[in-house]
Amino acid sequence: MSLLNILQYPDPRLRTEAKPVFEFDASLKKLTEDMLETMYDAPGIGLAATQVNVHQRIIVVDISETRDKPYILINPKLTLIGEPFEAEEGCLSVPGFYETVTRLEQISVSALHIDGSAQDFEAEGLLAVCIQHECDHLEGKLFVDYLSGLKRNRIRKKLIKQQKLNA
Ligand code: QAP
Ligand code: CO
Repeated sequence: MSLLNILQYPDPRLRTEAKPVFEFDASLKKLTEDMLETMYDAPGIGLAATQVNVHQRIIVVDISETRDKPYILINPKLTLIGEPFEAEEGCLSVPGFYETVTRLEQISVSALHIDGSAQDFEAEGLLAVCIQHECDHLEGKLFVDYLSGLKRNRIRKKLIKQQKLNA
C-alpha cells in the first residue's frame, strides 16, 4: 500500500468533475486501499478520489472510533431526505480550517462495491454529512463554497501563504 498526495485548496485540479468507474479490476482495488490508508494516516474521516488527483467517482469514509468500519463507495448517487442539519466540517484539502455548513440530516445512498455489485443504504447524522461532503468533491465542489466570499478568501490567502512556506 502507499500513501497518496492530497491536493490542497485552491489547487484548480480540485475543480475537476469525476467520471464514472467502468472497470472493476485490481487497479481499482489498489486505489481504494491506498485511499483508505491515506485517509487513516491523515487522519481523516473521508476522502474522495478527486483529492488525490484521480478523477473517477470513488469515495472512502470511516466515521468509526475504532477506524475499522470503512465505506468504499463507487459511483455513489444520493437522495437527500429530511431536515437541514448544521455541522462543523473540515477537509483534508483545506487543512486547519473548520466551519459550520448546512446539509440535510438523512440520505439514501445507492452505490457500487469494488467488485461492481450494488450497495444501497440509508445514512444520517455525521455519516450522512460526510458522504454529502465527499460526493461534492466528485463534482469539483468544496465545503468552502458554502461559506461567504469573505471567509473563503481569507482561507484561500492563508493556505496559499502556508503552501509557499512549505514549498
Ligand atoms: C470531511 O474531512 C468531513 O483540517 C472529511 O488539519 C469532515 O476527514 C465531513 C482533517 C468533518 C464532515 C465533518 C482536516 C485532518 C480531516 C484538517 C476530514 C486537518 C487534519 C478532515
Ligand atoms: Co473534503
